[in-house]
Amino acid sequence: MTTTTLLYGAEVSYFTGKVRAYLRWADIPFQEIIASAQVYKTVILPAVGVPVIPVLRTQDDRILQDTTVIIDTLDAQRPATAPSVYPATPLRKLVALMLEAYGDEWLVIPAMHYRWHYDRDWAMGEFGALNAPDASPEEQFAIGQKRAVPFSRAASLLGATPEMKGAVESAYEGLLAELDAHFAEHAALLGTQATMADFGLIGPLYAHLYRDPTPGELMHRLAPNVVRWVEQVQFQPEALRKPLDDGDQIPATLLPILQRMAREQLPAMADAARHVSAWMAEHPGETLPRALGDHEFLLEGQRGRRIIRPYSLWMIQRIRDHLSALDTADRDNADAFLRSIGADLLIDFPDTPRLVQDKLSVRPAS
Ligand SMILES: N[C@@H](CCC(=O)N[C@@H](CS)C(=O)NCC(=O)O)C(=O)O
Repeated sequence: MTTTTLLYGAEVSYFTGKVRAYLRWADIPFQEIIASAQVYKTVILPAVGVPVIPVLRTQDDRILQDTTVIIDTLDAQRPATAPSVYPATPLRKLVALMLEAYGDEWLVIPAMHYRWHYDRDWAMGEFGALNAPDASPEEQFAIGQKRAVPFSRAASLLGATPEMKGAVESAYEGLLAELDAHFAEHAALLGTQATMADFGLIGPLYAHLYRDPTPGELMHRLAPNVVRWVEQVQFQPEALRKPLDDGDQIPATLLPILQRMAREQLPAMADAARHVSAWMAEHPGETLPRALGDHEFLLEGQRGRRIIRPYSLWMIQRIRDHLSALDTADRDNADAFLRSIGADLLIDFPDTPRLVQDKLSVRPAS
């Protein structure tokens, strides 16, 4: 029986940063354990079955994997007086879910682009240091070169091919400018308090886009308010615990960011849903592969290709579940809001059959 919550992860990892920030914000004592080769072998693989981080061992000795599951589980166990990561009001909760899906499933594109097209050698060294913490820098670089191969391939697979450089950088710099304007006025995405929106965006914006040398320099140069937010979400969460007001207002400065999510991510998600539904009809009851071929997507008017990830649709299903649970008046209001930001696709999304999260992919609900 352990007495402390253990987080197996790494500074260099996108999704570890999301859970670490949540644990600190929620003031849950924990110990972080570096996911070295030894830890993968003796803890992660036996407990989870796939090599993935982060993994959380709860105080009562349960193993949780998947950042959304980890945060939802811990959030549900907090005292009723403690704030939840999900705002109590319908539009704000909708926005929190949308921005979580945007951070987790779409901003992988700039995150992977900058890491693997600009800071490749640096990242290899980081992977080596993680894998073999006691080796020399030369040995770590050699180990990192081997270990990082699947991760470095992810850039192109997810759509950050060298041909998409201009589009990826222009979209990301646009997002940085929008976020900077927002954080000039607000401490957190929905106002005074961190929510799932902040934990979703901190994944890419901390481990990759703040910490990696090239995008880190870019963020410091172009977006000092984003730097402040990253540092508060990751290191000074007490600044982000002031309860939201009772209303359901969405800050005006957040609208361009939501419009960007609607414009960039939703068409690709709807197209992915059609592919996934067709596959599920042909393979009844089967767990879906992590990737289901590839498809075209559009970024800043430029056409690229990326893999179809069924898992992303589980994140969209969460948004759709929230919408379905609203009463008529709230739903009408939510639909009007979605139309106003160009997110009509979320109103009439081509839902797949119901999905259940299963490690890094999904399977049909039985
Ligand atoms: N959706 C998962 C994603 C976890 C994930 O992709 N973790 C990365 C490190 S940041 C990893 O270990 N990937 C291994 C792989 O994709 O095979 C979550 O929220 O936990």
